[in-house]
Amino acid sequence: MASQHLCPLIFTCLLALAACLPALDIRNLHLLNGTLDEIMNVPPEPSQFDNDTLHARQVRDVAPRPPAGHGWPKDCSEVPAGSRSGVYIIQPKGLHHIVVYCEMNVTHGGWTVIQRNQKDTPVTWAESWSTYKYGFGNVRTEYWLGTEYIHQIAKQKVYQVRFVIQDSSDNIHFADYNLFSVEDESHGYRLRLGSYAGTAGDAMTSDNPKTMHDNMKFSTKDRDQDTYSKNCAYSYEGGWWFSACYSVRLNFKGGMTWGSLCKGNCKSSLILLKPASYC
Ligand SMILES: [Ca+2]
Repeated sequence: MASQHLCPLIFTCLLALAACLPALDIRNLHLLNGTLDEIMNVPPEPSQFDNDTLHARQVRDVAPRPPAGHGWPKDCSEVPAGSRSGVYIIQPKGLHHIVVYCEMNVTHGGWTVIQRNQKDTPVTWAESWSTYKYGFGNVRTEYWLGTEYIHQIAKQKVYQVRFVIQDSSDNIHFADYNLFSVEDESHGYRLRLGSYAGTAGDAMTSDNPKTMHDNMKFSTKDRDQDTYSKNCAYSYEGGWWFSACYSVRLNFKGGMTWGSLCKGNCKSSLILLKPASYC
């Protein structure tokens, strides 16, 4: 029986988590920087244990796990309510596993963090197309989840996005768009946003086509898909949905920009996704 072979395998995995994780096919472990023990929901609870396995499990913190029979969460909104914020394994539909940071405390929780940055970051944001595609940085501090993974998550359902901006006086502002999607790579990861609400200002859409971000393709220093004669991503040292060039500059090593709220001196940014809620 396969189950007779399963228990020793699970036991081995629990004792050697690092060896087990490749079996989960997590492709973005580079975002963890070696801190595997900080994943909140590994491994999923198997159906059978022997005493040694139970002992091995007790070594680990008691953490929320995917509901039995439902597999891994497809995004952070499927992490059980009441769970702590932290690093979780998710598996978007049709995709391998990835690690993400789930923000479970603000606005009813369930938010998938796709970007986090602060002005004193050690992270270099002037990265290539392929680096942006699969993500970089540290999932617990400053990071980009990956343009491909953002696309894969956001195509599962109808999503909303929240931008959280810390201005130069440490005030926190937010900008919500009630729809968010990113087209696939063959369409340049073009951004599609819905209606704005919030306190930060509607900086992602603009009357000026030169500073528009909504409906723009994604550009990096080595892939110019903007509407500018030169390359905005190269000139302004970070990948983004550029036109010619920007009113929002969050993927940047240094003071960030959000419209007129904080031009070049925003202190931090956070971009959160969650399935849209309808009345
Ligand atoms: Ca150009």
